[in-house]
Amino acid sequence: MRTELAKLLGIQYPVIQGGMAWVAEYHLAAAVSEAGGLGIIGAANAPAEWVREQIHKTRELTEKPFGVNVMLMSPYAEQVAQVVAEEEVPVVTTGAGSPEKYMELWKSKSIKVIPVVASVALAKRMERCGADALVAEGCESGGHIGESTTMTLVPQVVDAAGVPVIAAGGIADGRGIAAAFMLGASGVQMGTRFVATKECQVHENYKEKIIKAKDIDTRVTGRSTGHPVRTLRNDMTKKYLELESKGATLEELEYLTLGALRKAVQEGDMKNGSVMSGQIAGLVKEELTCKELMERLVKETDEILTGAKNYA
Ligand code: TUI
Repeated sequence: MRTELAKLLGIQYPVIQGGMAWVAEYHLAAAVSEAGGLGIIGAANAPAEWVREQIHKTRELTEKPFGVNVMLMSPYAEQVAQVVAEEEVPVVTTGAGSPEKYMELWKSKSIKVIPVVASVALAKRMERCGADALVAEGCESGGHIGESTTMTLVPQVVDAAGVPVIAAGGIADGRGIAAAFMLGASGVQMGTRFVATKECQVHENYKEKIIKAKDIDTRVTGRSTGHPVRTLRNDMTKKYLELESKGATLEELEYLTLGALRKAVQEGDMKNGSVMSGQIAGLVKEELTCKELMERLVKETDEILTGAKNYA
């Protein structure tokens, strides 16, 4: 587990927590970093001063490295980009766009920049403009997704890139981590698995829904809008997909998802909320502390990589 990537980021294990919108706040980020991984604060659509406060609160809980995920579709992306530079956070990951215009600013502060990509084309562009590593995120992931699966995307990004690649999408245990290494990745990013941890502050209903989810329980809404989003199926996804198949307008569709993520995360509304989750929810069976989870992941991965456990 002591990969080049772990050394680059100054962490014990090459396990990065996803920058999940509304979910990845300072309690979770600090707990993941304390457990030896890289905790991430998800800036999502939040104002820059909220992000600054989260950075300060994380620093009160841990002296270990952590990161901020800048969601590039946010109306506050520009200000958030400035705040992470001013605060000189150790690592920035980005999602839902290209961070090219912020790279110089971040690099000037010695911030390690790790764009999340869903295609080889963006991976190449990101490496050219100075990315320190890349997260290759397959469409098994929750939230906003691309077209390719993790199994197909990761080795192609590894071949195209000269920087370490972190695999994401569909990983929740040591088998997934070992498989990512076999595809050429130097680490993993996990989101859904970290939702079902003690330190994660989402509503209990959200955790329970992930723990009860079966293999085929996620749906992808918004393919017709160009912004596909994976969530757990519920009344909202049913209505959305019906409307979408009838050719509903963007306004009608947006009305269903307006504030829906907050509804799920804070109010625990599992019917009308947007319960973002990856396909691997079916493998998540219990809530653990981040420390317990990390120890289990390391043990499982080591057993496979040393041949102590052999599935072949
Ligand atoms: O960004 C994510 N996952 C997210 S962001 C998010 S907040 C949101 N909620 C509703 C609708 C939209 C956003 C929830 N989950 N993952 C990384 C990721 N990036 N996946 C796909 C992409 C991506 C897609 C297109 C990155 C770049 C891109 O095009 C960039 C370009 O300029 O070519």
